[in-house]
Amino acid sequence: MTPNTDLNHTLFERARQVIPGGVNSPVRAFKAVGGTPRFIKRAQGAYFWDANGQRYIDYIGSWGPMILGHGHPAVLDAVQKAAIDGFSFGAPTEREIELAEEILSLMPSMDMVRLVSSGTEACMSALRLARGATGRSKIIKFEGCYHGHADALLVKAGSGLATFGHPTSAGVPPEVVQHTLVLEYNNIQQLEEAFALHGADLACLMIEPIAGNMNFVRASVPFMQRCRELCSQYGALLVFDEVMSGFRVALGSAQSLYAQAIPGFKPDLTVLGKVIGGGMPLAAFGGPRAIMELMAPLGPVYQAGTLSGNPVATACGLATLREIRKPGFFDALSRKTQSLVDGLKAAAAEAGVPFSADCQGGMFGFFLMPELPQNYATVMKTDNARFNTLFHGLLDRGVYIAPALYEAGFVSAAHTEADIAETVSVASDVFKLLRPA
Ligand code: KE4
Repeated sequence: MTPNTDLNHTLFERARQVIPGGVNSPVRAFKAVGGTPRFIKRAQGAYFWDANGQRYIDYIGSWGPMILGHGHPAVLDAVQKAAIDGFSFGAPTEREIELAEEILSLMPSMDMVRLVSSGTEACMSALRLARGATGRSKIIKFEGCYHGHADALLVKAGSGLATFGHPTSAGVPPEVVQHTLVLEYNNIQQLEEAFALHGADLACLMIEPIAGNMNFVRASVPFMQRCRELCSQYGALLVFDEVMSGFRVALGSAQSLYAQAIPGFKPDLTVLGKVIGGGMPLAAFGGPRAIMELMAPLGPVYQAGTLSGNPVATACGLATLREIRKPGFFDALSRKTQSLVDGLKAAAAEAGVPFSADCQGGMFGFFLMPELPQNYATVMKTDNARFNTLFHGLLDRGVYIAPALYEAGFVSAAHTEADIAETVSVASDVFKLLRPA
Protein backbone atom coordinates (compact mmCIF):
# COMPACT_ATOMS: atom_id res chain seq x y z
CA MET A 1 0.00 0.00 0.00
CA THR A 2 1.38 3.38 -0.91
CA PRO A 3 0.54 6.74 0.73
CA ASN A 4 -1.83 7.61 -2.09
CA THR A 5 -3.68 4.30 -1.85
CA ASP A 6 -3.74 4.31 1.95
CA LEU A 7 -7.04 5.92 2.92
CA ASN A 8 -5.78 6.48 6.48
CA HIS A 9 -3.02 8.62 5.01
CA THR A 10 -5.48 10.48 2.78
CA LEU A 11 -7.79 11.15 5.73
CA PHE A 12 -4.91 12.20 7.97
CA GLU A 13 -3.70 14.73 5.38
CA ARG A 14 -7.25 16.10 5.08
CA ALA A 15 -7.77 16.15 8.85
CA ARG A 16 -4.55 18.09 9.42
CA GLN A 17 -5.90 20.90 7.23
CA VAL A 18 -8.83 21.57 9.55
CA ILE A 19 -8.02 20.05 12.98
CA PRO A 20 -4.78 20.79 14.89
CA GLY A 21 -2.56 17.76 14.36
CA GLY A 22 -5.48 16.07 12.61
CA VAL A 23 -6.89 14.77 15.90
CA ASN A 24 -9.14 15.88 18.72
CA SER A 25 -6.93 14.38 21.40
CA PRO A 26 -3.13 14.46 21.02
CA VAL A 27 -2.25 10.84 21.81
CA ARG A 28 -4.31 9.70 18.80
CA ALA A 29 -1.86 11.36 16.40
CA PHE A 30 0.78 8.60 16.80
CA LYS A 31 3.44 11.25 17.50
CA ALA A 32 5.07 9.04 20.14
CA VAL A 33 5.26 6.00 17.85
CA GLY A 34 5.44 7.56 14.40
CA GLY A 35 3.48 6.50 11.36
CA THR A 36 -0.08 7.21 10.23
CA PRO A 37 -2.98 7.05 12.68
CA ARG A 38 -5.70 4.59 11.73
CA PHE A 39 -9.04 6.28 11.02
CA ILE A 40 -11.66 3.90 12.41
CA LYS A 41 -14.79 3.35 10.31
CA ARG A 42 -16.64 0.97 12.58
CA ALA A 43 -16.25 -1.38 15.53
CA GLN A 44 -17.95 -4.55 16.73
CA GLY A 45 -17.15 -6.72 19.74
CA ALA A 46 -13.39 -6.92 20.25
CA TYR A 47 -12.58 -5.49 16.82
CA PHE A 48 -12.53 -2.32 14.82
CA TRP A 49 -11.84 -1.64 11.14
CA ASP A 50 -9.84 1.23 9.65
CA ALA A 51 -10.47 3.30 6.52
CA ASN A 52 -8.86 0.60 4.36
CA GLY A 53 -11.09 -2.07 5.83
CA GLN A 54 -8.19 -3.56 7.84
CA ARG A 55 -9.41 -5.36 10.98
CA TYR A 56 -7.67 -4.96 14.35
CA ILE A 57 -8.09 -6.72 17.67
CA ASP A 58 -8.75 -3.65 19.84
CA TYR A 59 -6.78 -3.37 23.11
CA ILE A 60 -7.50 0.36 23.46
CA GLY A 61 -11.25 0.08 24.03
CA SER A 62 -11.52 3.86 23.64
CA TRP A 63 -8.86 4.15 26.42
CA GLY A 64 -10.98 2.15 28.82
CA PRO A 65 -14.74 2.73 28.39
CA MET A 66 -15.53 -0.24 26.11
CA ILE A 67 -15.32 -2.95 28.79
CA LEU A 68 -18.20 -4.89 27.19
CA GLY A 69 -16.69 -4.60 23.73
CA HIS A 70 -18.19 -2.54 20.92
CA GLY A 71 -21.91 -2.68 20.14
CA HIS A 72 -23.17 -4.74 23.07
CA PRO A 73 -26.85 -5.42 22.26
CA ALA A 74 -28.20 -4.38 25.67
CA VAL A 75 -26.28 -1.09 25.52
CA LEU A 76 -27.28 -0.40 21.92
CA ASP A 77 -30.91 -1.04 22.79
CA ALA A 78 -30.80 1.28 25.82
CA VAL A 79 -29.11 4.08 23.85
CA GLN A 80 -31.51 3.81 20.91
CA LYS A 81 -34.55 3.95 23.22
CA ALA A 82 -33.10 6.92 25.14
CA ALA A 83 -32.28 8.81 21.93
CA ILE A 84 -35.85 8.46 20.70
CA ASP A 85 -37.12 9.95 23.99
CA GLY A 86 -34.81 12.95 23.63
CA PHE A 87 -31.11 13.82 23.52
CA SER A 88 -30.93 16.46 26.22
CA PHE A 89 -33.34 18.44 28.35
CA GLY A 90 -31.34 20.64 30.72
CA ALA A 91 -33.64 19.33 33.43
CA PRO A 92 -33.33 16.41 35.87
CA THR A 93 -34.31 12.89 34.78
CA GLU A 94 -35.04 9.65 36.64
CA ARG A 95 -32.21 7.87 34.87
CA GLU A 96 -29.65 10.17 36.54
CA ILE A 97 -31.02 8.93 39.88
CA GLU A 98 -30.82 5.33 38.70
CA LEU A 99 -27.20 5.73 37.56
CA ALA A 100 -26.23 7.51 40.78
CA GLU A 101 -27.87 4.72 42.83
CA GLU A 102 -26.09 2.08 40.73
CA ILE A 103 -22.69 3.75 41.25
CA LEU A 104 -23.25 4.21 45.01
CA SER A 105 -24.33 0.57 45.38
CA LEU A 106 -20.85 -0.41 44.18
CA MET A 107 -18.80 2.24 46.00
CA PRO A 108 -19.14 2.05 49.81
CA SER A 109 -16.85 5.10 50.17
CA MET A 110 -19.45 7.30 48.47
CA ASP A 111 -22.77 8.56 49.88
CA MET A 112 -23.40 10.97 47.00
CA VAL A 113 -22.16 11.50 43.44
CA ARG A 114 -22.27 14.32 40.89
CA LEU A 115 -22.36 13.42 37.18
CA VAL A 116 -20.31 15.46 34.68
CA SER A 117 -19.13 14.99 31.07
CA SER A 118 -15.42 14.16 31.21
CA GLY A 119 -12.72 12.88 33.53
CA THR A 120 -11.00 16.26 33.32
CA GLU A 121 -14.15 17.99 34.50
CA ALA A 122 -14.59 15.47 37.31
CA CYS A 123 -10.98 15.78 38.54
CA MET A 124 -11.10 19.57 38.31
CA SER A 125 -14.35 19.63 40.30
CA ALA A 126 -13.07 17.18 42.92
CA LEU A 127 -9.99 19.37 43.36
CA ARG A 128 -12.16 22.49 43.83
CA LEU A 129 -14.34 20.58 46.30
CA ALA A 130 -11.29 19.45 48.31
CA ARG A 131 -10.07 23.05 48.48
CA GLY A 132 -13.53 24.27 49.40
CA ALA A 133 -13.97 21.61 52.07
CA THR A 134 -10.61 22.27 53.75
CA GLY A 135 -10.14 25.97 53.05
CA ARG A 136 -6.63 25.08 51.91
CA SER A 137 -4.91 25.63 48.53
CA LYS A 138 -1.96 23.25 48.28
CA ILE A 139 -2.27 19.81 46.70
CA ILE A 140 -0.05 16.79 46.07
CA LYS A 141 -0.01 14.81 42.83
CA PHE A 142 2.50 12.27 41.53
CA GLU A 143 4.80 12.27 38.53
CA GLY A 144 3.35 10.00 35.87
CA CYS A 145 -0.24 10.31 37.07
CA TYR A 146 -2.58 12.13 34.70
CA HIS A 147 -5.77 13.71 35.98
CA GLY A 148 -7.00 15.45 32.84
CA HIS A 149 -5.99 18.84 31.52
CA ALA A 150 -7.24 21.31 34.14
CA ASP A 151 -4.55 23.97 34.62
CA ALA A 152 -3.68 23.13 38.24
CA LEU A 153 -3.00 19.51 37.27
CA LEU A 154 -0.79 20.13 34.21
CA VAL A 155 2.32 20.20 36.37
CA LYS A 156 5.70 18.52 36.34
CA ALA A 157 7.89 18.00 39.35
CA GLY A 158 9.77 20.95 40.74
CA SER A 159 13.52 20.78 41.09
CA GLY A 160 14.42 18.85 44.20
CA LEU A 161 12.37 17.70 47.11
CA ALA A 162 8.95 19.09 47.92
CA THR A 163 9.33 22.13 45.71
CA PHE A 164 6.26 23.27 43.87
CA GLY A 165 5.61 22.31 40.29
CA HIS A 166 6.15 23.92 36.92
CA PRO A 167 3.55 23.95 34.13
CA THR A 168 3.75 21.14 31.58
CA SER A 169 1.77 23.21 29.10
CA ALA A 170 2.05 26.63 27.55
CA GLY A 171 -0.77 28.87 28.64
CA VAL A 172 -0.69 27.76 32.28
CA PRO A 173 0.51 30.69 34.42
CA PRO A 174 3.13 29.69 37.03
CA GLU A 175 0.95 31.11 39.77
CA VAL A 176 -1.74 28.55 38.92
CA VAL A 177 0.58 25.65 39.68
CA GLN A 178 2.41 27.22 42.61
CA HIS A 179 0.18 25.25 44.98
CA THR A 180 0.78 21.89 43.29
CA LEU A 181 3.47 19.67 44.74
CA VAL A 182 4.61 16.82 42.48
CA LEU A 183 6.16 13.80 44.21
CA GLU A 184 7.58 10.48 43.08
CA TYR A 185 5.04 7.66 42.99
CA ASN A 186 5.67 4.95 45.61
CA ASN A 187 8.25 7.09 47.43
CA ILE A 188 7.27 6.96 51.11
CA GLN A 189 10.19 9.05 52.33
CA GLN A 190 9.33 11.94 49.97
CA LEU A 191 5.68 11.68 50.98
CA GLU A 192 6.47 11.96 54.69
CA GLU A 193 8.86 14.87 54.16
CA ALA A 194 6.27 16.71 52.02
CA PHE A 195 3.60 16.32 54.69
CA ALA A 196 6.03 17.39 57.41
CA LEU A 197 6.75 20.57 55.42
CA HIS A 198 3.31 21.36 54.02
CA GLY A 199 0.76 19.06 55.68
CA ALA A 200 -1.19 21.82 57.42
CA ASP A 201 -1.68 23.61 54.08
CA LEU A 202 -2.69 20.58 51.99
CA ALA A 203 -6.25 20.40 50.66
CA CYS A 204 -5.76 16.97 49.12
CA LEU A 205 -3.54 14.30 47.71
CA MET A 206 -4.77 13.13 44.30
CA ILE A 207 -3.57 9.76 43.03
CA GLU A 208 -4.24 7.10 40.41
CA PRO A 209 -4.25 3.99 42.67
CA ILE A 210 -3.17 1.86 39.71
CA ALA A 211 -1.43 4.29 37.39
CA GLY A 212 -2.59 3.53 33.85
CA ASN A 213 -0.92 6.72 32.62
CA MET A 214 2.44 5.13 33.41
CA ASN A 215 1.27 2.07 31.49
CA PHE A 216 0.55 -0.06 34.59
CA VAL A 217 2.17 0.83 37.94
CA ARG A 218 0.52 -0.13 41.21
CA ALA A 219 0.75 2.04 44.32
CA SER A 220 2.34 -0.33 46.85
CA VAL A 221 0.18 -1.19 49.86
CA PRO A 222 2.66 0.40 52.34
CA PHE A 223 2.77 3.55 50.20
CA MET A 224 -1.02 3.76 49.95
CA GLN A 225 -1.33 3.10 53.69
CA ARG A 226 0.98 6.08 54.38
CA CYS A 227 -1.03 8.26 51.96
CA ARG A 228 -4.15 7.43 53.93
CA GLU A 229 -2.53 7.87 57.36
CA LEU A 230 -0.85 11.17 56.52
CA CYS A 231 -3.97 12.63 54.89
CA SER A 232 -5.96 11.71 58.02
CA GLN A 233 -3.26 13.03 60.35
CA TYR A 234 -3.04 16.43 58.63
CA GLY A 235 -6.69 16.83 57.60
CA ALA A 236 -6.07 16.60 53.83
CA LEU A 237 -8.49 14.68 51.61
CA LEU A 238 -7.33 11.50 49.87
CA VAL A 239 -8.71 11.76 46.33
CA PHE A 240 -8.72 8.56 44.25
CA ASP A 241 -8.67 9.25 40.55
CA GLU A 242 -10.35 6.05 39.31
CA VAL A 243 -11.32 7.45 35.92
CA MET A 244 -9.34 4.59 34.34
CA SER A 245 -9.33 1.95 37.11
CA GLY A 246 -12.94 2.49 38.17
CA PHE A 247 -15.15 -0.53 37.41
CA ARG A 248 -12.26 -1.69 35.18
CA VAL A 249 -9.84 -3.43 37.59
CA ALA A 250 -12.58 -4.84 39.83
CA LEU A 251 -16.31 -4.40 40.35
CA GLY A 252 -15.47 -2.33 43.45
CA SER A 253 -12.70 -0.49 41.51
CA ALA A 254 -9.13 -0.22 42.80
CA GLN A 255 -10.25 1.04 46.21
CA SER A 256 -11.87 -2.34 46.92
CA LEU A 257 -8.47 -3.99 46.41
CA TYR A 258 -6.79 -1.66 48.90
CA ALA A 259 -9.67 -2.22 51.35
CA GLN A 260 -8.85 -5.94 51.22
CA ALA A 261 -5.19 -5.24 52.06
CA ILE A 262 -5.72 -2.37 54.53
CA PRO A 263 -8.61 -2.89 57.01
CA GLY A 264 -11.15 -0.06 56.81
CA PHE A 265 -9.36 1.67 53.91
CA LYS A 266 -11.42 4.29 52.06
CA PRO A 267 -10.50 7.35 49.99
CA ASP A 268 -12.28 10.60 50.90
CA LEU A 269 -13.30 11.44 47.33
CA THR A 270 -13.37 9.31 44.19
CA VAL A 271 -13.32 10.40 40.57
CA LEU A 272 -14.86 8.11 37.94
CA GLY A 273 -15.19 8.16 34.16
CA LYS A 274 -14.70 5.98 31.08
CA VAL A 275 -16.54 2.70 32.02
CA ILE A 276 -19.41 4.56 33.74
CA GLY A 277 -20.22 6.20 30.40
CA GLY A 278 -19.81 3.01 28.37
CA GLY A 279 -18.29 5.06 25.54
CA MET A 280 -20.49 8.15 25.87
CA PRO A 281 -19.35 11.45 27.49
CA LEU A 282 -19.96 10.81 31.18
CA ALA A 283 -17.83 11.02 34.34
CA ALA A 284 -18.47 11.59 38.02
CA PHE A 285 -17.04 12.48 41.40
CA GLY A 286 -18.37 11.48 44.79
CA GLY A 287 -17.77 10.96 48.47
CA PRO A 288 -19.31 11.30 51.92
CA ARG A 289 -22.52 13.31 52.24
CA ALA A 290 -20.90 15.91 54.52
CA ILE A 291 -18.37 16.77 51.81
CA MET A 292 -20.63 16.40 48.75
CA GLU A 293 -23.30 18.68 50.25
CA LEU A 294 -20.80 21.52 49.94
CA MET A 295 -21.54 21.41 46.19
CA ALA A 296 -23.88 23.98 44.62
CA PRO A 297 -26.81 24.42 44.79
CA LEU A 298 -26.60 23.28 48.45
CA GLY A 299 -23.20 24.62 49.36
CA PRO A 300 -20.56 27.17 48.35
CA VAL A 301 -18.51 25.07 45.88
CA TYR A 302 -19.70 25.83 42.36
CA GLN A 303 -19.75 23.41 39.45
CA ALA A 304 -22.19 23.07 36.53
CA GLY A 305 -22.65 21.58 33.06
CA THR A 306 -25.09 21.86 30.17
CA LEU A 307 -24.82 18.16 29.36
CA SER A 308 -24.17 16.85 32.87
CA GLY A 309 -26.17 13.64 33.40
CA ASN A 310 -27.10 13.60 29.71
CA PRO A 311 -30.09 11.28 29.09
CA VAL A 312 -28.42 9.28 26.29
CA ALA A 313 -25.06 9.05 28.07
CA THR A 314 -26.68 7.89 31.31
CA ALA A 315 -28.59 5.20 29.40
CA CYS A 316 -25.30 3.97 27.94
CA GLY A 317 -23.54 4.03 31.30
CA LEU A 318 -26.38 2.40 33.22
CA ALA A 319 -26.70 -0.45 30.71
CA THR A 320 -22.93 -0.97 30.93
CA LEU A 321 -22.85 -1.10 34.74
CA ARG A 322 -25.80 -3.49 34.81
CA GLU A 323 -23.85 -5.88 32.58
CA ILE A 324 -20.56 -5.75 34.49
CA ARG A 325 -22.20 -6.45 37.82
CA LYS A 326 -23.63 -9.74 36.58
CA PRO A 327 -22.21 -12.77 38.46
CA GLY A 328 -18.95 -14.04 37.03
CA PHE A 329 -18.31 -11.05 34.75
CA PHE A 330 -15.07 -9.97 36.39
CA ASP A 331 -13.87 -13.52 37.00
CA ALA A 332 -14.15 -14.25 33.28
CA LEU A 333 -12.62 -10.91 32.27
CA SER A 334 -9.72 -11.30 34.73
CA ARG A 335 -8.96 -14.80 33.48
CA LYS A 336 -8.76 -13.57 29.88
CA THR A 337 -6.51 -10.66 30.77
CA GLN A 338 -4.24 -12.93 32.82
CA SER A 339 -4.11 -15.39 29.91
CA LEU A 340 -2.97 -12.55 27.61
CA VAL A 341 -0.28 -11.38 30.03
CA ASP A 342 0.99 -14.93 30.67
CA GLY A 343 1.11 -15.59 26.93
CA LEU A 344 3.03 -12.39 26.22
CA LYS A 345 5.53 -13.14 28.99
CA ALA A 346 6.12 -16.65 27.63
CA ALA A 347 6.53 -15.36 24.05
CA ALA A 348 9.01 -12.67 25.17
CA ALA A 349 10.99 -15.19 27.21
CA GLU A 350 11.10 -17.55 24.22
CA ALA A 351 12.53 -14.71 22.10
CA GLY A 352 14.97 -13.65 24.82
CA VAL A 353 13.38 -10.19 25.08
CA PRO A 354 13.54 -8.45 28.50
CA PHE A 355 9.87 -8.08 29.41
CA SER A 356 7.62 -7.61 32.44
CA ALA A 357 3.85 -7.32 32.66
CA ASP A 358 1.04 -6.96 35.15
CA CYS A 359 -2.76 -6.90 35.06
CA GLN A 360 -5.84 -6.49 37.19
CA GLY A 361 -9.38 -7.22 36.02
CA GLY A 362 -9.68 -5.93 32.46
CA MET A 363 -6.60 -3.70 32.51
CA PHE A 364 -3.01 -4.68 31.73
CA GLY A 365 0.39 -3.18 31.07
CA PHE A 366 3.80 -4.37 29.97
CA PHE A 367 7.34 -3.05 29.86
CA LEU A 368 10.36 -3.89 27.71
CA MET A 369 12.43 -4.31 30.87
CA PRO A 370 12.95 -7.34 33.14
CA GLU A 371 11.38 -5.85 36.30
CA LEU A 372 8.07 -4.02 36.76
CA PRO A 373 8.86 -0.31 37.28
CA GLN A 374 7.59 1.38 40.44
CA ASN A 375 7.68 5.00 39.24
CA TYR A 376 7.60 7.26 36.20
CA ALA A 377 11.36 7.82 35.91
CA THR A 378 11.89 4.07 35.59
CA VAL A 379 9.05 3.64 33.08
CA MET A 380 10.60 6.32 30.91
CA LYS A 381 13.88 4.40 30.72
CA THR A 382 12.15 2.19 28.16
CA ASP A 383 13.92 2.22 24.80
CA ASN A 384 11.40 4.13 22.70
CA ALA A 385 12.66 2.74 19.39
CA ARG A 386 12.19 -0.84 20.59
CA PHE A 387 8.69 -0.05 21.82
CA ASN A 388 7.87 1.53 18.46
CA THR A 389 9.10 -1.60 16.66
CA LEU A 390 6.81 -3.66 18.87
CA PHE A 391 3.89 -1.28 18.39
CA HIS A 392 4.08 -1.19 14.60
CA GLY A 393 4.90 -4.88 14.36
CA LEU A 394 1.68 -5.66 16.19
CA LEU A 395 -0.32 -3.02 14.32
CA ASP A 396 0.79 -4.26 10.91
CA ARG A 397 -0.36 -7.74 11.97
CA GLY A 398 -3.81 -6.58 13.11
CA VAL A 399 -3.25 -6.05 16.84
CA TYR A 400 -3.91 -2.50 18.08
CA ILE A 401 -2.31 -1.54 21.41
CA ALA A 402 -1.90 1.95 22.88
CA PRO A 403 0.30 4.16 20.64
CA ALA A 404 2.51 5.20 23.57
CA LEU A 405 4.72 3.22 25.97
CA TYR A 406 3.21 4.96 29.01
CA GLU A 407 -0.40 3.91 28.29
CA ALA A 408 -2.25 0.88 29.64
CA GLY A 409 -4.10 -1.77 27.65
CA PHE A 410 -7.64 -3.05 28.02
CA VAL A 411 -9.38 -6.38 27.46
CA SER A 412 -13.15 -6.49 26.98
CA ALA A 413 -15.77 -9.15 27.64
CA ALA A 414 -16.00 -9.53 23.86
CA HIS A 415 -12.37 -10.70 23.48
CA THR A 416 -12.34 -14.48 23.02
CA GLU A 417 -9.67 -16.98 23.98
CA ALA A 418 -9.04 -17.26 20.23
CA ASP A 419 -8.38 -13.49 20.06
CA ILE A 420 -5.96 -13.83 22.97
CA ALA A 421 -4.22 -16.78 21.31
CA GLU A 422 -3.97 -14.88 18.01
CA THR A 423 -2.52 -11.87 19.81
CA VAL A 424 0.11 -13.99 21.57
CA SER A 425 1.03 -15.70 18.31
CA VAL A 426 1.44 -12.35 16.55
CA ALA A 427 3.47 -11.00 19.47
CA SER A 428 5.68 -14.07 19.33
CA ASP A 429 6.62 -13.16 15.74
CA VAL A 430 7.18 -9.50 16.61
CA PHE A 431 9.32 -10.24 19.67
CA LYS A 432 11.75 -11.99 17.31
CA LEU A 433 12.31 -8.57 15.68
CA LEU A 434 13.33 -7.29 19.12
CA ARG A 435 15.79 -10.08 19.89
CA PRO A 436 18.76 -8.48 21.71
CA ALA A 437 21.32 -7.28 19.20
P1 KE4 B 1 -10.91 12.74 30.09
O1 KE4 B 1 -11.02 14.26 30.31
O2 KE4 B 1 -9.96 12.39 28.95
O3 KE4 B 1 -12.27 12.09 29.96
O4 KE4 B 1 -10.29 12.11 31.42
C1 KE4 B 1 -9.07 12.60 31.92
C2 KE4 B 1 -8.42 11.51 32.76
C3 KE4 B 1 -8.44 11.65 34.14
N1 KE4 B 1 -7.88 10.70 34.93
C4 KE4 B 1 -7.28 9.59 34.40
C5 KE4 B 1 -6.67 8.58 35.32
C6 KE4 B 1 -7.23 9.42 32.99
O5 KE4 B 1 -6.61 8.32 32.47
C7 KE4 B 1 -7.82 10.39 32.14
C8 KE4 B 1 -7.76 10.28 30.64
N2 KE4 B 1 -6.99 9.20 30.13
C9 KE4 B 1 -6.43 9.36 28.80
C10 KE4 B 1 -5.57 8.14 28.46
N3 KE4 B 1 -4.47 7.98 29.32
C11 KE4 B 1 -7.50 9.60 27.79
C12 KE4 B 1 -7.03 9.49 26.35
C13 KE4 B 1 -6.76 10.84 25.74
O6 KE4 B 1 -6.23 11.74 26.41
O7 KE4 B 1 -7.09 10.95 24.53
